[in-house]
Amino acid sequence: MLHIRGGTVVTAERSTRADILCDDTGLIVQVGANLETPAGYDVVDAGGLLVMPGGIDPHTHMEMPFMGTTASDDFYTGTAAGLAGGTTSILDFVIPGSDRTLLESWKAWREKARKAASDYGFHVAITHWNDQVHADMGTLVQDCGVNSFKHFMAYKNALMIEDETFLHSMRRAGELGALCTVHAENGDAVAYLQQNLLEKGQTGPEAHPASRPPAVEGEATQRAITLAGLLGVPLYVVHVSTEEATSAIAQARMRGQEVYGEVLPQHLVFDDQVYTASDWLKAARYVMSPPFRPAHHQKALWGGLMSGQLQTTATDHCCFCKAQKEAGKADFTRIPNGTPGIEDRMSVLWHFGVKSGKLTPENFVALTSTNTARIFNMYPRKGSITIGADADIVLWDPTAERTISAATHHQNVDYNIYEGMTVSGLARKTISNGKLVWDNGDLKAVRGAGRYLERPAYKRSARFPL
Ligand code: DUC
Ligand code: ZN
Ligand code: ZN
Ligand code: ZN
Repeated sequence: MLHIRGGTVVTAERSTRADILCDDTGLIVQVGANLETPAGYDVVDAGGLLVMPGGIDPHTHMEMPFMGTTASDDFYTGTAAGLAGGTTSILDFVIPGSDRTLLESWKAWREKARKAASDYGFHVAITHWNDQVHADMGTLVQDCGVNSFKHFMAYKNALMIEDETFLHSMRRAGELGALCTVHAENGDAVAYLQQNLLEKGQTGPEAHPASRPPAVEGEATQRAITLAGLLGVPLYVVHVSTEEATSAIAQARMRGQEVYGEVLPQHLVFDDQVYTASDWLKAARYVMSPPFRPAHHQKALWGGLMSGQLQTTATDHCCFCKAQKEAGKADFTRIPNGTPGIEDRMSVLWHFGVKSGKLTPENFVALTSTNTARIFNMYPRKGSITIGADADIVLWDPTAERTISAATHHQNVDYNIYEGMTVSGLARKTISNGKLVWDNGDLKAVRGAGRYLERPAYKRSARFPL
């Protein structure tokens, strides 16, 4: 039982001096000024610190089987790294195999995730359509606590769906009160351009961004919005990385269409120059999709976050070690796509967003936690500091500096894309379900302590909540 004393509580709405009491069931039981320490409570000194809802990363891929290999952070190492960076919940993706039903796949992911150190929930990917999928979507929403589904418009001959499948799934999700999420890149165009580049002898990482130019994302984002609009269902676009996609989302919202957009901090700080590194491996580390863009796209993403037209930040945390990246040495299309980053999301957004004056601390809380909790129907249990909420709390030092390095990170991967970058703003202490699990550099993550987040279907109002 903890008494968090003397800090400034920051929520998405306001900042106030207040203490917090967390009981032994892992809930917040009191919030108020100058509280007495009840018997049996340990005092956590929050003097000089900001006390914020723990981060929620709505987009991770722990131990994901992908492109012939498996992501190296598992549900334990990945969530533990998250706790060290102030993130106390993740939403990961169930990727159904061709040999298993959706429901069987969800069960397999539940098993894998039992070792998680923080709370976790699942989006379930829809990769084809038939009566079984229709039925399983119902079971997942009604009995399994899944309220969101994922659709890949890219990765042809693997995860990619046709528009017709997307429509079937969106209609079904709509009748169930679930939210459709989408990876929006035109997969046919990508496959065509990849082939073209390979035929011209362009086999290195620098061909990766050329095979997925901004227009490929812009077109797919617009198409997804159009399809969702035909059916009148809400849509959440993951990893928005371009001006074109930002603008399509903003325009849809201005027409009154319920569309949300997510941004990855790495797209805010890296541009396509990362692919020109003379060291093959150095460039290959940045091979993820969508790729890093010409720098001017960053302005659009910041504008979206600052204006509220883009609502969340995530990492798409998907670790492949150097040896795994080597699989694409002769052919860039075989480099496993993915970048690590769950441990650094909050610091990088604080440094480049709040410290630079683009975002307020309240915006930061909204973008790292509260908006995600609202959109995926976990609020106010998650994403808030209020009586009855889960005691998932980060004690944030707004000015302390940290130099990011693989030598000190907790992610199970042998490099860090932010290597050598000095950022200000860091998690001093992280509390997960009422337990102090990160204490000034000391990681006390407990294997299996994370709980599965059951997220009920949303009864959405005519006017969307964010
Ligand atoms: N993009 C990646 O870079 N990795 C995992 C899946 C994805 O869409
Ligand atoms: Zn139906
Ligand atoms: Zn994706
Ligand atoms: Zn992803």
